This record gives sequence, C-alpha cells and structure tokens, in this order.
Amino acid sequence: MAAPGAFYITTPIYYVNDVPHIGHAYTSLACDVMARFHRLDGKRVMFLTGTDEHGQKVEKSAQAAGMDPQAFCDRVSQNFRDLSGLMGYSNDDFIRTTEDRHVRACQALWRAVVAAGNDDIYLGKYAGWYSVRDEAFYGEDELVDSPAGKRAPSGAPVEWVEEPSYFFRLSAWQDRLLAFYDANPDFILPPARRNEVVSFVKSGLRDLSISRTSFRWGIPVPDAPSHIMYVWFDALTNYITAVGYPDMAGAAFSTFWPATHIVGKDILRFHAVYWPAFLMAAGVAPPARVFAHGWWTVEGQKMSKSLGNFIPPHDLVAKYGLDPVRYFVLRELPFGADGDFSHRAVVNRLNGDLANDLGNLVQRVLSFIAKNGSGQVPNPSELAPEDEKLLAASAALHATTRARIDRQELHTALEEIWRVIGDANRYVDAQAPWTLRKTDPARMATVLYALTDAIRRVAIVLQPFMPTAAGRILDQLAVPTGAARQLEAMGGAPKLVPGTALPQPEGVFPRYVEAAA
Ligand code: ME8
Repeated sequence: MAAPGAFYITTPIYYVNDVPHIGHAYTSLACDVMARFHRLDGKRVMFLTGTDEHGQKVEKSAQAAGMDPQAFCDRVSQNFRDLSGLMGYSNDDFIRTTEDRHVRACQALWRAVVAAGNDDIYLGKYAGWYSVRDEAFYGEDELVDSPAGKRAPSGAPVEWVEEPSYFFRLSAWQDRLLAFYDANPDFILPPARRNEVVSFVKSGLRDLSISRTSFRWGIPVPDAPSHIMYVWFDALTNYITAVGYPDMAGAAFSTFWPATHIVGKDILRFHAVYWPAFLMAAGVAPPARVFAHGWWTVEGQKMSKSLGNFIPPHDLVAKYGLDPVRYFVLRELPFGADGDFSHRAVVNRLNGDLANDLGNLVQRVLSFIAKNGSGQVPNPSELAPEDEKLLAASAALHATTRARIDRQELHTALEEIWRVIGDANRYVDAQAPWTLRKTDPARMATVLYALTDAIRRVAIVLQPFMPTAAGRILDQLAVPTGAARQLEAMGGAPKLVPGTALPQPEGVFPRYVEAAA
C-alpha cells in the first residue's frame, strides 16, 4: 500500500522509433494535470514518464537510420525529454529502459518470478505470428486477411517466428486475474474498457512468450544470456524501477507503489492483464489503476506518416500558445473516448471557452475595478444571498473537481469549472455593477468583491490545467505564491484582503484571429 497522502502516476514509456506527436503529448498532458492537481491538493506526488528503448522495432529503426542502437536511442529519447519542456510537464523522473537501474530491476523481477517456485516461467519454443510494429504475438485466429496478406487486428504486418523462448504461464492466472478485477472494480477505467478486459480474460489466456533469441537489442535473461527479454516484460517493469525496485522496503517504493497508469486503449491489455500477472507472480502488489484513454484522429483521418498529418506538438504550441493547447485537448474529448483534432475545433474552444467565457469574465471585472474602484481589492459590506451562492459554488469546486479527477474524468472537472464561470458571467450581468456605481456604490463594491473572490477560486483550481494563465490571473489578484494558491485555500471564508493594491489588469486570453492568407 502506498503511504497515505502519496500519489504515483505514470505515462506509457514511448518507443524511440519516432518523433513525438500530439497523441504522445496528450497522454503525458493528462498525467501532468493529475500530478499537479494532487500536489496542489497537498499530496506527495511522483509523476513518471520516459522512453522504451529495446526490442526489434527500435533496433530496426536504428538500422534504418544507419546508427548504433544506443546512439539512436540517445538521440530520439532526447526528443521526448524536450517535449516535457515544451508542454510544461512537471514529471519528477524520466526513465530510459537502457539505464542500469532498469536492467537490474528487470532481472530482479524475472528472478523473483522464478524464485516464487510456481513454475510460472518455463523454457519452450515459440512458433507463431509476431508483429514488430505492435511488438506483440498473435494467434492465427486473431489475424485478419488483407490484400497485402495477413495482418494483426491493429492492421500491422505480421511475420512467422520460430525460436527457443521462455514462456510466462499466463494460462494459470485467469481465475486469479478475474478475482482481482472483481475485488477491485475500479482497477480498470473507464468501465467499458474494464468489461472488454474481463471478457478477454474469461475467454481463456494463452501462455506468453517472454524472451527472444533471434536478435540482441534487449536485456539478457538472468542465467540464460542467449535470450533477451520480450520488450513488454522489460518495458512494463519501468514503473517499479523508478521507485527503486527491487528495494521494496526503500522509501520510494513504500511511499509510492502502487501506481495509477494512464495509457492509450491500444496498450490496455499489456497493462491490465500481463502486468498484474507478472507482478503477482513475483510477489509484488499489482498497480492501483489502469485508465485507458481514446484515440485522436486529425481532421477526420488516422494520424500516419504516409498521410503526412502527424501533428508535432511544437507547431501547435507555436500557433495557439501552450495553455490553450493544454485546455483544448483535455476539454474537447471526454477522457476515455476517441475524438478528432481539427483546427476549427481548437479555434472554437479558444475563442469561446477561453476568450469569451473566462477571459472576458476576468477582464471585465478587473478592468472595471481598475477604472472605478481605485485599483484595489474592493471593500465589501454584508453579502446578499446571491453573493453567497456564487461564492459557495466556486468554493465547492475543490471537492467536485477532486471527485472527478480521482476517476480521471478531466473533461467533467473542466465542465464543473466552466459552470461556475458561466454563473459568474450571469451574476455580473444580473448585478450590473456599472449601474450600481451611480445608485449604490457600497453594493457595487460587494458585488465586485464576490466576483474577485470567485475568480480567485476558479484560477486556483485551473492551475493544473493551465498553469501559466491561471498563475497570471492569480498575479492580477495579488494572491501570493505558496499556500494561498493551494486548493485548500479555496475553502471557507473569502480570502482576498480588501484594500490590497491590484496590478494593472491585462488580457489573459486574446481571441485567435486567423492570419490573412
Ligand atoms: O506503445 N491518440 O509506445 P508508443 C491518442 N512503448 N494517444 C496516442 C495516439 C493517438 N493517435 N498515438 C499514440 C508503446 N498515443 C510502448 C508503451 S508502456 C510500458 C510501453 C499515445 O510510443 C497513447 O498513450 O507506441 C498510446 O498508448 C501511446 O502513445 C503509445 O506509444
């Protein structure tokens, strides 16, 4: 069990055969939001990402680039490290599977399965289909015919492989896995994905080949160096390497394990079936959660090299700015569902939700105060029920967003926040402080005070999603950094101190205007 108040979140480790695109950026971004949310909520957080560097796919890519595999990995891994800087990820560690600490952990995990004495690893011979692109074995019954020959269900080409191989006795784990899913109904989310995994496991599990002998780019199997580990046995282990495995009594492991794994739906089976079985076979606790999100297409089409529609995150950030990109991808798709990335959809969100709803709220309130309220936090008199209502709705965002984020519902967390932004905009219209200025200045000050405090709370809870923009709003409200920006500070009585000088307001979300052709 992880220590109370600790939270461990992981992205998949990305293959170094490619440059990062919006799909990779998406998964890591979602993890970043959760990591930041929990940190602001007072938890100790470990957020891990990294690169998956072994296996035939990477070896072939290195060959194609005419490079030594390690030098190739060093170069491509750096692209993923750079992505962290570009997207503002707050990862605490970046793991590479070619690091020594990882080789040690993989060999220790292998040995632990053997040492458990249940014969879960045995030597045999693999004869069957393999897809290098998916790094996965397929049964004949899973293949689909295509004009180009047999294909994996993912559409990837397959080849026939025959070689000596160690196997993991997955067939013996069916009942234990089903019992585990039963006892932990939220282990796999969203629920539809859980149902898919449960029926896959119920349909019967085949033993899994976990070593290869026909190429060399991998981690040697302990005591059998002619074998290298199957890349997924190696890759999945990264999640425990990073918390110090095999030192399970160590501070990192005992504080943080088990983790919440966020993955794309393409790799759910590896995480929700094979991984808990490997761990349980080695006497290690299975992960806390595997959440599988959906798939992005671009302008209605699958992202692919041949279509040339890979979207480099760098181009998006250059075009729209980092915070709008972060907001768009997390708001546009219900986290878990598939969706489409289109320029028009980004502009709609940017000009609608960000410029019109949030930007305009902040701008109209703060510039009104600058012009009519001497540029200070206004001094309220007694609060009316409608003021209390707005303040209560904004304070409640702490609990409601936490409940959503605990289930990885990032889009509904944003919906809750935007509901309050809508309430606040309607409140401005209904209270009409510009009219009160002439008729009842004391009431005007109260209304503006309620608004600034509601905006403060909205900005606090928006920090995980849009760290820079939310920070700028808090700066404009003169909220000090540190404890006053933790989620805890959203609760209870209003916290802004009347009379505090406010800086000159400036717009946070400019409208996106298409450059003239
Ligand atoms: O599978 N839409 O690495 P990978 C949404 N190394 N997400 C997408 C996406 C898209 N169009 N394309 C990619 C591997 N992703 C293994 C993982 S983990 C122990 C080993 C994201 O480089 C999504 O998270 O192929 C998907 O699961 C991941 O990238 C696959 O990355």
